[in-house]
Amino acid sequence: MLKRCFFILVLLVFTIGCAAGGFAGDYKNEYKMSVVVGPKLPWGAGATKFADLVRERTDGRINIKVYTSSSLMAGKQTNEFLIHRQGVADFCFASTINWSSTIKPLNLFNLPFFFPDYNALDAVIEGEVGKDIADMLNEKGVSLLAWGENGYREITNSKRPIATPADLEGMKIRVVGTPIFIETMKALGANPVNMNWGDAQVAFQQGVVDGQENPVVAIEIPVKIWQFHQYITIWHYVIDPLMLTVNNQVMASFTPEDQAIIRQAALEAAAEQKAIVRKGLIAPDLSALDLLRSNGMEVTLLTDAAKKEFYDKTATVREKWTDVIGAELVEKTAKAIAASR
Ligand code: X2X
Repeated sequence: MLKRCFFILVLLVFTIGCAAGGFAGDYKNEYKMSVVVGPKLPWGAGATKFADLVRERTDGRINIKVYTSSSLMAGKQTNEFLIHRQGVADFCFASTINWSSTIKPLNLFNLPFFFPDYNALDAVIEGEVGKDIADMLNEKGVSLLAWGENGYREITNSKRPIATPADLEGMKIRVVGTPIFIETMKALGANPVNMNWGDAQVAFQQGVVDGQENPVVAIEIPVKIWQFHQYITIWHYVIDPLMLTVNNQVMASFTPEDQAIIRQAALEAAAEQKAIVRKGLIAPDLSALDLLRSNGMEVTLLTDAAKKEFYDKTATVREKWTDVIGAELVEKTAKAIAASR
């Protein structure tokens, strides 16, 4: 009798479990999400927002913990895709830069002076190229849920205003440890030093490097870059989109209802994050640049002649990396950019 009651009870629990859309027991207690920067930056905060939305809307079934400051890969930011594919990180909110040494076509976004404005970027990621990239990631075991943004990377330094490539000559500039950045800086006459983001912040403090390049609202303002560097040049040399992703096996372990919740939460969190980091950077609202000035920075904007000089000096880098990325993808992107103008 007791045995029978137990059997019925087990059956009941199983039926309720299925009706509720799967066994909660199939789910892990914690899902790990990787982010390269700290929790206070809009990038890190975007990941937290996503995790919060998912937790709320799944009534706690899916509990995502955000591991900031590259902690899941011991500081080595260019290893992020590898640990994602292996399932160490179930989710990521990742810069294309940090994955581009592993997934070569992502260097598309690192091509110097290639994306002229935000419209161009939006046209590309929302169009066919965005789909191609999603397909490519999917083949590698990862689903792209939404695009967020780090932003245009603008150069700061402690030495002098950079108005032409000649001003950059010999300057020691910290870049991410991925080849195209080293080559671009060398083509411009600078002396690039690759460093993980965690070490870079110490290097700025100690004056080990003269300069660095990062987005204004997403990074330079939150880290108060004016403490170390007095000069900034708005040169829009590289755009840095962020990808909110999930490991395919992890995604497949969720019920269709929960998958839909995850997709929707990703779109909302990424759209919000993207709006935050663009604020104050698009005319007529250039308040982010005013904030830099009010903190003592000299903001240099490039003349058309200087823009051409920077563009011409990096032609060889664009040429070489077009082959590495894939000429077809670069051409498709160039067409989408032209159509967006
Ligand atoms: O390391 C950087 O410069 C950062 C934080 O912007 C990236 O992760 C690409």
